[in-house]
Amino acid sequence: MAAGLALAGCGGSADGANSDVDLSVRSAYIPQPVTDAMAAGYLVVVNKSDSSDDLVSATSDIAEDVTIHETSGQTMKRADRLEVPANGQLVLKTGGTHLMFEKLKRKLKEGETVSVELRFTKTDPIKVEMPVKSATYQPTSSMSSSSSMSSASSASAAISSSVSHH
Ligand SMILES: [Cu+2]
Repeated sequence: MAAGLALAGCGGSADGANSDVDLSVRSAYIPQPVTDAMAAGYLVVVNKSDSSDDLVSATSDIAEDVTIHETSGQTMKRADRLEVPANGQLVLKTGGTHLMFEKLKRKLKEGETVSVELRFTKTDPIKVEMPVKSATYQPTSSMSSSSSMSSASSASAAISSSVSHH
């Protein structure tokens, strides 16, 4: 009895359907970019299933080109894929991995919303509406890990490294 309850509490539903990856996206946002050349986007992909998946690409109607970037030190490099671990989450955040929107078709302004489609190895594409926030916005949310380093300065550091990147 107790074991059954514990399982139900942790996994949610689904006996037997564990080949289905159950992904959802939250905390998505784009800090208002300082140029109309490029912008970075951040979000969290939550995986509530027992299989991992990989984020492999993204598209958006506001950018010619959307790539997945990893930050290492002061530089960014393109990532082919980012793992969304089983029963875990993939966190894209300032100073780390992010979506890079390049060749923007128009300048993004705080308050508008950008549609982005995320593509995965196994899961069907997920459409996300990403709000454009102020340039120094940081999610206050539930990310209880790593006590956030001084937020405004890390955001602007991320922006200036984006700009110098190209
Ligand atoms: Cu980048």
